[in-house]
Amino acid sequence: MSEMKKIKNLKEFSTSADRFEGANLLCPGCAHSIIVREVLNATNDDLVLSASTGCLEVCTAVYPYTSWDASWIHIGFENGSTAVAGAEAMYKALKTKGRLKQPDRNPKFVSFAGDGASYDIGFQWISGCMERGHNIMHVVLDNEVYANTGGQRSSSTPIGGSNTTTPAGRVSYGEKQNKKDMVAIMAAHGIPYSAQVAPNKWKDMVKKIQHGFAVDGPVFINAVSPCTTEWKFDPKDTMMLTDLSTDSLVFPLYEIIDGHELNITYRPKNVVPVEEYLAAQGRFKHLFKDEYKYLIKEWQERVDANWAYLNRREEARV
Ligand SMILES: Cc1ncc(C[n+]2csc(CCOP(=O)(O)OP(=O)(O)O)c2C)c(N)n1
Ligand code: SF4
Repeated sequence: MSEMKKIKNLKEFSTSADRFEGANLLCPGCAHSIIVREVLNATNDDLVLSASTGCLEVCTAVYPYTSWDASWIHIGFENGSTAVAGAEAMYKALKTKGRLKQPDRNPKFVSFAGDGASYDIGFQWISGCMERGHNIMHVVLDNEVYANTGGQRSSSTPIGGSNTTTPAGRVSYGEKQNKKDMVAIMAAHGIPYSAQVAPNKWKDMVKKIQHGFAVDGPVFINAVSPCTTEWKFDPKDTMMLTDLSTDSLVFPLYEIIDGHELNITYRPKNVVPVEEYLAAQGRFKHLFKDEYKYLIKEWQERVDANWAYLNRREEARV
């Protein structure tokens, strides 16, 4: 087992050796790059990475340049998880046959993908990786939209959001479905570890990523990734938006161990009303018109009910 990286403070964490360089073409204020840096900086281990097609991939590997200073695969929109699972299976086979020159290096296998690539198009591939028990980590950069192709809704898009395929207007308040509970679905595979993380809570993120790397078997991580372009907020406000998402409990932080044992890992001292989270984003601005205000109340009720459910599950220890 490789040694866990010790991280003293934020300064050291944010300046430790970069395997994801600062230079890229992501929009100013895009949270994708912050999340990736946090995941990679949580470990000193060797890494085999993939990025499914989406903003992260197209903005960090514009030939002949790359932002990745680690083994990195781009293979397709839907199958980044199976690409690293294949590499992991090959590594295991070579190790068993005694054909590795450095058998104790213990590399980590991580696939990064958007919610479109994970909740929808790569769903069955990820499910297969989880079910087969590959020693990989799948990280979703959850910006709740297909950002790279112009902002179409995905099954992660929350109700009431205005997008290019579910626009708000005279006849519609935007997205009609509730966001898919992907963490619960992945945990239902009985995998050793699944969790929600947010880039503003970096210590919580590091703890979860390190735990994920330490367990033997598949790990699923869902990271909230505010998108300045599609959520429609000022690029300087990315972390403020992330704070609003965790402190309103719209995006609660928790983990699920062995598919069932749920722990809440962040309890905001002052819970922010959901209305503040919605008001900070252009994609929800129509909800503040008189005819749609009832949806804000429904939003709050849904978030409250989910928080109560998470608390009940934690308490039940089942
Ligand atoms: C099989 C397939 N379908 C569609 C596309 C077109 N495509 C490229 S990126 C993208 C959207 C990516 O969305 P998401 O995974 O949510 O990542 P984001 O860009 O939001 O980070 C789509 C639809 C593709 N490359 N391959
Ligand atoms: S469109 Fe959104 S996800 Fe894509 S680079 Fe810009 S901020 Fe990031």
